[in-house]
Amino acid sequence: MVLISAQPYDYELPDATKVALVVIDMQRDFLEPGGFGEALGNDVTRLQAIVPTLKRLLDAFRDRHLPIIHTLEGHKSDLSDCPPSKLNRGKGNLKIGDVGPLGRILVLGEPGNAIIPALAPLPDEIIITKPGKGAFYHTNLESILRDKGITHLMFAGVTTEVCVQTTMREANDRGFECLLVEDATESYFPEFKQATIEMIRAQGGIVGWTTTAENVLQGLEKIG
Ligand code: TIU
Repeated sequence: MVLISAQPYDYELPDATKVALVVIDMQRDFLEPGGFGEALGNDVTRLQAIVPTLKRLLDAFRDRHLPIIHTLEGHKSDLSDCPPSKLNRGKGNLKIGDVGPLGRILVLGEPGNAIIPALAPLPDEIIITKPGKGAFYHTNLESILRDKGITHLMFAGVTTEVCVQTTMREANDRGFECLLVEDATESYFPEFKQATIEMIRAQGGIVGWTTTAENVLQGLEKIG
């Protein structure tokens, strides 16, 4: 067993066979101009800051052959999996399914919907496509994790208060021990990122733990 220094208290990692890294939605649609994030009115450039840290985490998991799960938010080309409430929300010029500079906005298989090249999944890594904010909604993520005997999840990706937090809450309710890597997640709103970190670890870790990538890397070193 390894203890990873975290808040509100140390995170216990029983052994390396029980942990997976979940990288949420590091897609061009959220990180590059011309995608869904910008269509919603956001400055997408600030999300780029976490890419090198996230790459270090990926490398550490890859070096140890630990499971990595990438998620992708996107919809079928006929948008049959996109509820009207999501399709019609917002007042931007481009909506989900419209053609933008990176292809159709938030549609699976379009250039803009892909994971950014710097963090591209390797062939043996799992990719979960999801129509919602949470990665457990309308996906087989839970059965994949149960089949692998995974009990501990480390979370990174974007955006902290939307898809990352929603997925952590879904995972927490399903009994997974959830750790958010603070410097490997980002939001369009710094104050929302900070609030999310604090609300996750408040009340004795009501949703889970938070820590730094450095602490995770040190923990992985100890586990072998
Ligand atoms: N808009 C926003 O902050 N996020 C999303 O729409 N999806 C994810 O967080 N991936």
